Amino acid sequence: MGRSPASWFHPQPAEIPMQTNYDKALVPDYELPDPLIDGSGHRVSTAAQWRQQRRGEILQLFEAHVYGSMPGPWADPNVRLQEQDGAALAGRAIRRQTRLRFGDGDRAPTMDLLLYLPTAVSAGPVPVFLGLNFSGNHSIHSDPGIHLSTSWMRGQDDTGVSNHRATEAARGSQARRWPVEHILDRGYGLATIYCGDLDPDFDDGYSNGVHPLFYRAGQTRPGPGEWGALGAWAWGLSRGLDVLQQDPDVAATRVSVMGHSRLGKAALWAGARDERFALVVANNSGCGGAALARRRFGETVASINKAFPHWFCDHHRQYDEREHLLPVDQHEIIALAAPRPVYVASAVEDHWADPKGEYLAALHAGPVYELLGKRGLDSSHIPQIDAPLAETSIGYHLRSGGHDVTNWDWDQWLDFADRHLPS
Ligand code: GTR
Repeated sequence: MGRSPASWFHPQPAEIPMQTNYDKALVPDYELPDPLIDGSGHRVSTAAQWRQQRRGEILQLFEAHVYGSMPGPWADPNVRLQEQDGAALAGRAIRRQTRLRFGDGDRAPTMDLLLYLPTAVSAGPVPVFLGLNFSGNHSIHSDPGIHLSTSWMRGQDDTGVSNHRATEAARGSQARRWPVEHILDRGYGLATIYCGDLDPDFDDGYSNGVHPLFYRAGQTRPGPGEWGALGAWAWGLSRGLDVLQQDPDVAATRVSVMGHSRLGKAALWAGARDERFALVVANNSGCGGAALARRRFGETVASINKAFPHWFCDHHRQYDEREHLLPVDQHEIIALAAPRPVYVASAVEDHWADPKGEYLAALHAGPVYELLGKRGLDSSHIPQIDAPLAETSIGYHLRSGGHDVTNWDWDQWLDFADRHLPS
């Protein structure tokens, strides 16, 4: 096992001052931890060793040093189908809205799952993409049938949010990133959950969201090795999958998890932990997502922990400007998806997320895929702009443009799912 933080962490002067680096010549030399060398220094050479020992070991390192440990499912959530319409979106979709309530009483957190399925679902259960959204389920489409979220919202007035609450004007504010009809036309369902239902995205000491549900007597915030917001978001994705797996119109073994940016980090962590997800997509996920921490290019561990102290576990701060001491790096979170298909998507102008670091992490997850009989990225250099690598079980593209989700991105993920999802 890895060294415990208490025994090996000693404050030391940082080798590189904290400032944002966008110069590739200034990327430090680094050595990545080898996912196929175990904690006692032995080479992992069989699929059985990976499955029985090494996979769990890496997962624990990510829990202890990056995202924090997290609880299992809430034992008996109240799950209620609140609404359904068999002819939504001008007859193209079945819409279902399910509310999960964790615990009793008015203050019990609730999580709303919005699901669209193609009306042609009578042909049999369909594969579904599940992703968290930033601004409430009502933001992904102007469909007036979507319940307007009453949860705390981060947004400003120009996104239809007033005093941190959504107004009618917020409907469809993120629709550009969610081509619902197109996804349905391609034969897939789409499910989404507002991340703020699990944990509102601000640093409140974890008094809201799902964290307090699991506090032991006298506990008032997660311990230093316990989950932050990213953990809660990933946990919520698994709870969404619990519901989807009970839906006879959903192909339970063909649910993909996807996410953009901070929610791409959560999608990777959910996909790493929960092997029921059949495919994982991380879009522009950057630091704490698909980008290698050791490159210190764009956003760094120190800058992310400073700006978003509530995302990771507290132990993660020990690596501020000391990425080389992390016992894992982000190629290993991609490797935890193996042998399932995983797609890392970058955008060329998204320097903050370090596209090259995202590509390299995808590349260096390859040996684990190969051990498990799948092929990793088959290009040892970053591909041309808008030229996806999608033939093998690790997909990657470098899209033109900036930090965003586009229809073109969705088309690549749909093509990748067509090609690689189990039938
Ligand atoms: C940025 C953050 C990134 C990324 C992004 C987003 O401010 O530094 O790590 O998560 O937000 O989620 O849009």
